[in-house]
This record gives sequence, C-alpha cells and structure tokens, in this order.
Amino acid sequence: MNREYNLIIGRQAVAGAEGTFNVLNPATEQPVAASPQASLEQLNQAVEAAQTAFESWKLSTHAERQRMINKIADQLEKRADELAAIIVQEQGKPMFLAKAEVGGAIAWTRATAALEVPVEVIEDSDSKRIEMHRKPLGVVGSITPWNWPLMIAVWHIMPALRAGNTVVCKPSELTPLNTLILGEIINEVAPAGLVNIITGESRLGSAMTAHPDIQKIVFTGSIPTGQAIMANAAPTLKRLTLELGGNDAGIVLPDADLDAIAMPIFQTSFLNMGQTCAALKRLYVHESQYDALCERLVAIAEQQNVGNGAEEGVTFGPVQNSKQLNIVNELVEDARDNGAQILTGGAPAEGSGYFYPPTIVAEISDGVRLVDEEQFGPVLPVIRYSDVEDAVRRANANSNGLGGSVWSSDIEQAQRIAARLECGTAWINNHAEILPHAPFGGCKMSGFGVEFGLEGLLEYTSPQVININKG
Ligand code: TXE
Repeated sequence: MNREYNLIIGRQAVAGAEGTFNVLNPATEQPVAASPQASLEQLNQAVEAAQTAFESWKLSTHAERQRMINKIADQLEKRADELAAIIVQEQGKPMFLAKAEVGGAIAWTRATAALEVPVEVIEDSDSKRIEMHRKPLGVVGSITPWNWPLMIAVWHIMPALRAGNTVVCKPSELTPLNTLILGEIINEVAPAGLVNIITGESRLGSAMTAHPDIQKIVFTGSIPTGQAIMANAAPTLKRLTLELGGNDAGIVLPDADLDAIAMPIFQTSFLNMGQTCAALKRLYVHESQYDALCERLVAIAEQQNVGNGAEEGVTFGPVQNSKQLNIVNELVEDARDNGAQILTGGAPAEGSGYFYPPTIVAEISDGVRLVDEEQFGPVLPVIRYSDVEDAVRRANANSNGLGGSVWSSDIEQAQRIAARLECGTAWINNHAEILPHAPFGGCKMSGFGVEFGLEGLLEYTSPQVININKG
C-alpha cells in the first residue's frame, strides 16, 4: 500500500466520512491503496462547492477558460508517470497502454481547450437581429467506469469546464485512485469548487442523479445503470449524455486483404483486454476467408505476453475485476456447450490475478450468448457468413448501436455497407478509433448524446436566443 488518498471538496483534501475501502490490483488481488468512502452529506457539500464556484466561473471569458484548461494539461504532463503507474496498479492494463491513456488524456484536454463556442446569427435584417448564444448549465455530475478511468474522466470534465460549468465527479469504486490524483492536479490551478471528486459505492451515483442542484449527468457505463440514471433523473429533468455498452459488429468482405487487416482486427477487438466500449465484439467473416483469418488471429493471440502490466515486456494484462472475469468465463463456457470451437485460450489462468488469455471462438453464430451479449473482455467470436446481405442483417439484429466496421479492399462498396450499419460510428478498415475532433456516441440501447468536437461541447450548454428588435 502506498500513499493516502482524499476526497476533493471545494479544493480541500478531505477524509471520507464513512472511512475507506480497499482498491485491489487485478494482477495480484492485493490492495493498492485505501480510497475514501464519501457520505451523502459529503456529496451535498461537493455539490454546494460546485454551485458556489459556478456563480463566478459562468462569467469567465472563453480565453480564461482556455488558459486554465491548458494549465491543467501542463500539470498533467508533469505527473504523467505517476498517473500511468497508478492506472497499471488499479486498472491492470500494461504500462505502454497506461502511458497511452495518460497521453490521450493530455491531448484531449488541450483539444477541448482549443474548441470555440460559436454565436450563431440566425437573422440580421433591417428590422431585427437574432443571435443564438450558448450558456453553461450549472453543476455537471460525471459518473465514470473502470476501463479507461482517467481518459473518460477527462472526456467528461474538460468540456464541462470549457463550456463554463462546474463539476462533481464520481469515479468507479473499482478504479478511483487515478481520478483522485486528477482532481489534485486540476485543483493546483483551478478556482476552489470548480472540480470536486467524491469516491464510494454506487448509492453516491444514484444520489447524484436525483440531486436537485445537479443540472446534467454525463455517464459512461452499463445499460442497466444508464436506465436507472434516466429514471432517477426524470423528476429534476436533468440533461443526460449516456454512453452505454456496445456489441460492435465487424464485417469482413470477401475481397479483404487478410495480411493487412488481421493485426488491426486483433488490436481493435482486444484493445484494453477487450474492455473498451467501442471494441470490435462480433466478427462476421465471409466463408471464403474464414479459416485463413481465424488462423491469423490465433497466431497473433498466441504471441501475446500475458502478465502483470507493471512487468517489462507484458503486452496483455488481466481483466479488471472478478465480476467481469466471471462474465467472460460464463459466456465462453456457454459457447462451448453450444458447439463452438475454442481455437485458442478459453479458460482463466491458474493462480492469483484475474487473468484470461486472448481467446478466439469459431463455429459460432447468432443466438448464442457470446454473440448476442456484450462480453467486454478478451474473447472474440468469429462468425461465418456466405451472403453479404445476410451479414448486414445479422450485424444490425442487436439492440446495441455504438460502433461497427466493414473491412474490404473496395472502399466504395465498403462505404455503401457501412452506411447501412445501425450505429453511431462506422469505420472502414479500422475500428474503435476515437478522436477528440470526431463526435462519438451511440444509437439504440447504446445511449444518446455525443462526446467530442463542437457537437460534444454543445451538450454542456443550453441555447439562449437573443432577439433584438431594431425598429
Ligand atoms: O458498470 P456500472 P459495471 C459495461 C460492461 C460491463 C458492465 C458492468 O458490459 O460488464 O457495463 O460494469 C456507477 N446510479 N461497461 O458494473 O454499474 C458506478 O459506481 C448512478 C461498459 O462496472 O454501469 C460506476 O461509477 N451511478 C462501459 C459507474 O456507475 C451508478 C464501461 C459504472 O458502473 C449506479 C464499463 C446508479 N444506480 C462497463 N450504479 C462503457 N460504455 O465503456 C452504479 N453506478
């Protein structure tokens, strides 16, 4: 166990009124550190601090906001190694990926600072001028998950601040430590109360979603929790951005170049051990290339060095928590019972740590849980098809709608098919690429609202029309 962690309320480091809880290292199942357990009273204090800070922050100029967010990015750079190390310890990903997460968080912070909030002139005639301005909402509640904890906290917090709001953030109780450090970093440069971090179990999240003084909830997590949030937020009519799970399909067309696509398919399916909302989670492959692509994917899977992400040379870490490991294991067992072939992997590793090797499952189809449900872990079902129309139909026959992809050497044909996929982002010869300037979000049960770019920023504002009568 290393250093002490505190809540951040109104810029003060505060102990949890209800004690602490242990955060486990998924590679060892040993405690990394104790995280403070906030009380509901402390949540109220955090909201109050954010509300007070909003009174002046809402009046800040765009240039002031940009300057402060860039200063946060500077501070993040200074503590990048510390952040990467704690992400490896509490989240489990290998060091190279934790460094990429910190690098992404810094890049996103700067990109968000650079966004301009437009004033739209709707009419400018002899008789009147009508302008549409964008005003901040107030206190934004951010609730984050355990897969990309730092990056997602930055995705929530920075646009909220850029638009003139203040924030109360509750990270997942499984990976709270990096967000507490992020809170410290922000509070080195931000005015008191601008960003408050409270940690603890889900009832805090639940209380946030019903809180009368929180104006918006931005949530990344599971569909059932998204549904609970929406119901809980109804009485106060909160604005919502819900980025929920996905079960992204990838379709490999008969003309695809397997040498070119095998590695990116593997990487985007197993990104962060498959624990990525927009990872490729169901792969539809034309029968003419099915065996050859499976063979290539197995070869790449077997080259991975599975182990503790803190160790040199490890390319593949553990699953983040035992609940998720059990889901993965259960889905693979169910697939096996239904006649699927496990080409590689297929069982948790012996010993301590939530290790599950990269697993490729063949001879499986829709109707089996591993295809129909989100596995959110290191296993990819590969499904054979013979007719492209049928593959498109099956890709769309799922209640999720986050991402999708088409893999082909014929970009025009791929684009025609991509346009028919029912999802928020359709990639061609790629998957899971999320960028600070491209709006990202889901349709169907994957949620609503987008993040990133101008469209994402505007979700943290409400429009105000100024109508000037010149007559
Ligand atoms: O998420 P939860 P879990 C999916 C993935 C995974 C499943 C469950 O399929 O198997 O979600 O993961 C807070 N009101 N994704 O159980 O429960 C909670 O404290 C308000 C997809 O970890 O959704 C945590 O901070 N908040 C995903 C956050 O919600 C509540 C990433 C997420 O927890 C709450 C992770 C409530 N009633 C998992 N209950 C993605 N989209 O990337 C819990 N929380």
